[in-house]
Amino acid sequence: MKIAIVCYPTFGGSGVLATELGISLSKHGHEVHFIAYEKPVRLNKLNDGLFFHQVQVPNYPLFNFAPYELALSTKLVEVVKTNSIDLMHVHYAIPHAYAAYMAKKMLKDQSINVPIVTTLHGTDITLVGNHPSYKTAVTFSINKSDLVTCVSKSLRDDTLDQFEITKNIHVIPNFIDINKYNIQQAACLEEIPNISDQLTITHISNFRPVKNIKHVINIFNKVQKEINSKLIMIGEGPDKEMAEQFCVDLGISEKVEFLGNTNQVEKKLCHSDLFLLPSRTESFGLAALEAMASKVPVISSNAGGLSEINIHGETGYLTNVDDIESMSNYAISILKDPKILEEFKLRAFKKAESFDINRIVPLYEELYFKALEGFK
Ligand code: GMT
Repeated sequence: MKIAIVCYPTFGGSGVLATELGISLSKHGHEVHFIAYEKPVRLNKLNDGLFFHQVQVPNYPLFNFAPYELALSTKLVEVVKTNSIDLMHVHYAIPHAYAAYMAKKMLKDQSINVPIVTTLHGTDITLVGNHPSYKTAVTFSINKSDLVTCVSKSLRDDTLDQFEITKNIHVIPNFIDINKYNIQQAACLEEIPNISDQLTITHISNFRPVKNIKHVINIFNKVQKEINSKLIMIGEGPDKEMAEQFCVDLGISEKVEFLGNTNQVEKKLCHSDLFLLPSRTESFGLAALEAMASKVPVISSNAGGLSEINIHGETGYLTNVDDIESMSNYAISILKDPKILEEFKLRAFKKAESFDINRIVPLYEELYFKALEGFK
C-alpha cells in the first residue's frame, strides 16, 4: 500500500508516534511518504520505501499568518498524484484533518479517490481543538474523515463529550518497540557500573504549562530530602527557564540536570529509577510508556489516559492532579527499598510489553484495508 502520513515534525508525542508508525509500515513492505514542514526528528534514514516531502509556506507582506493549510493541501494533492498514494493518514486534527479534506475534494475533482484516516492525539481535542475559534472546523474535519482513531479510551470519551461526532471512533493505543529497549538495556548493563548509590529520577516533556513542570521539581525536592537522588529533565519548551530558576531558588540546582531534547530517550531512561509525569491533562503519556519500556516505574497524575498505561500500585502510582504530597510519598515508598523498586521495575516493563509495536501496528494496517474497502 502507498500511504501519505501528515504529522508535526517536532519532539512531541504525536510526531514521534507518526514517525515510528511510518518506519514500521515501510518495514512491512508499504511505501510511506511523510509530509510536514520539516523532516520529522525521528526520521533518520530515508530509503526506497520511506520518503519525505517538505511543505513550503511562501510568505507575503499582506499575510499576518502564512496559510499553512493551503500549502499542505496543495502538497498532499501533488504527492498523492505523483506517487499514486492509496490513503492519507493524518496525525493531529489541527490543521491536518482539515487540509486532508480539502486535498481529498481537489483530488476527487480530478477523479482520484483517496480515503483519510485521522488520528487524534490529545491537545488537538482537549486543549486547542475545543477553542471556539477552531471547534466548528475541527468537528467538521473529524466527521469528514473516512476513519478516525484515538490514542486512548479516555481521549475517545473526551472527543465524544466535547464535539458532535457522527463517526465511530477506533481506539488504537500508542506503542513502543520493546526490542529497541531490550537492546539498550543490554548495552547499559555492559557500561562501567555506576558505584554511586544515588538514584535517578527522570522527567521528559515539551515543558508546556499542561505538564506541571513546577510540580516535578517540588516532588523531587521532597524526595531528595529523604533519598539520595538526582533529577534529569529532558526536553525543551516555554517553562524550561522558569524550571531552571526554580531549582536555583530551592537550592537544588546541583542535583538537577537539564539535558534539552534528545532523539535517544532509551539511552537516558536506562539509567533511571523513577519517572515523573504530573500533567494537568494527558491523553496517553507516550513518555511514561517509554519509561516503562526501560523498566522505570511511573508516578503520574490520573489525568486522561494515564490510568490506561500506568497501573496504580503495580507499575507505579497515580494521584489526583496537583496532589504533590501524595506523589512525593509514593515516590519515596518505591525508592526507599531496593527490593520494592526492583518489583515495580519488572512490572512496569511487563505492562509496557503489551504496547509493543508488533501488536499495535497491525491494528493500523487492518484499519487501512477497511478504509480502502469502504472506497471500492
Ligand atoms: O504532550 C504534548 O503536549 C504533545 C502532544 C502531541 O501532540 O505531540 O502529545 C499528545 O499526544 C501524545 C501522542 O499520542 C500523547 O502521548 C500525549 O499524552 C498527548 N498530550 C496531551 O494530551 C497533553
